This record gives sequence, C-alpha cells and structure tokens, in this order.
Amino acid sequence: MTSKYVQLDESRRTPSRYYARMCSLSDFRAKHAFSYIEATIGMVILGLGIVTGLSLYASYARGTTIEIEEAIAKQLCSELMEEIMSKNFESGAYASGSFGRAVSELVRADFDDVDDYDGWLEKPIQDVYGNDITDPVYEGYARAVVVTNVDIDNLTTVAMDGSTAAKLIKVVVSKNQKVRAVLACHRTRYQRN
Ligand SMILES: [Ca+2]
Repeated sequence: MTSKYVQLDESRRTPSRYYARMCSLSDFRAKHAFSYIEATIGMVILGLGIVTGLSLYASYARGTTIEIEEAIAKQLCSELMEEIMSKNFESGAYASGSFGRAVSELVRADFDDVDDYDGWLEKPIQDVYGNDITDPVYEGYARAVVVTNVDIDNLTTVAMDGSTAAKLIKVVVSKNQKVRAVLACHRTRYQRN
C-alpha cells in the first residue's frame, strides 16, 4: 500500500512541480518583459508630461508678464490723459483753430492746451515737470501722443485745423517697442446742447 501510494503521489506531483516551475519561469519572463514595456511607456508619458508642463508654465509666465505690463501701461496712459484733458481746448493767446505748440512752449510744463501734446514722445517716462522717472518698474516704457482735429459731427473723421471744435487725443504706451495700452478721448471746445 505504501509503495503504491508513493508511486501515485510521485507521478502526480512530479509533472505538477515541473509545470509549476515552467509556469514561474514563463511568468517571470512575461512579468519582466511587461515591466520593461511599462517602464518605457511610462518614461515616454512622463517625458511628454514634463515637456507639456514646461510649455504650459512658460505660456503662463509669459501671459502673466504681459498682463503686468498692460496694467502698468494703462496706468501710464490714464495719468498722461488726465493731464492733457486738464488743459484748454486751445490757447487763448492764438487765433481760434490754431494747432500745435508755440515757439516758447519747449517743455511739457509749458503746455497749456491739448494740441501742444501732439507728437509728444517720452522715453524714459517723465513726470509733469520733465524729470525722468528712474523707478525700475517703468524701465523700457515709452509714451507717445497724437492729437488730431476731427469733425464735431462725426468724431471719426479727420478735419482741417481751424474748421472744427473737436479734437481726438490718443495716448499710446509701449514696453520695449511693443504696444501695451492705447487710450483715446475726445475734447470739444464747448459743451453742445
Ligand atoms: Ca499751447
């Protein structure tokens, strides 16, 4: 009985062990092969993720920089426009319809009417007295002004000097030669009913 039992057991166990060992080796190879593929795919995905992430971050940083520059430019636009709008429509010392600076109006502090600012270019940014502003926040910025006579009945139509009671004032602020803000306002000689 014992002998028979052993034979039966060996005949059944030996193939099983062999099969088990063969399966383990096969599984080992399969698992390792799969791991290499997974690792390769993982590295590719990780690499793509890093590249995409860096690209998105660069776009975000660039967008943030432009937004900051635009905010500063809008502030510079508003300040200069307020100054211009506080001046007279035209100089009382000259005939109605006269346009541009008088010979004596050499510096900004001398400007007394809105068209004195026509062709004004400021780089670096200056205060109202013509002093350069050295704050590094404003480094690289420039302000330019264009004043145009426009038809008072059609404010988009350019008019001849002396023929109209309306002027278009445009302030442009750029940073390193790139326009970051534009502000346009109209000024009339009088308030129409
Ligand atoms: Ca003037």
